[in-house]
Amino acid sequence: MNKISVAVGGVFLIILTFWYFFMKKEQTVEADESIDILVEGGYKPSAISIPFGKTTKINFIRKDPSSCLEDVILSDFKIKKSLPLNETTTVEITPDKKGTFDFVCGMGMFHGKLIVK
Ligand SMILES: [Cu+2]
Repeated sequence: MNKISVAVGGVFLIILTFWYFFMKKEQTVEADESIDILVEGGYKPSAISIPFGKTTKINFIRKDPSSCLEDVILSDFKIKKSLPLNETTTVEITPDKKGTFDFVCGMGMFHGKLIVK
């Protein structure tokens, strides 16, 4: 009985891992001048792509009361913003470099990706 539940649990974990990475890829959302990111237990979507050399408005909508998510940091662009609860905080960004950059919460626990094309 125990062996069966361990095996089932293992298979479930493998499926979950695959699903997680698959979903991560699927979640990349292309921004068109502006994009909304819901801040609730992480960033949704957690991966966005924005155009190189153009100004994109990233609207962080914080619904999560956890103090963990009160700051968002885009270190590659020297941006640090505090996100008041239940408000929309707009970060304007005009990327002068291409690539994949991370944005993180104040403690580095939640991550998002900014893909500049
Ligand atoms: Cu945090």
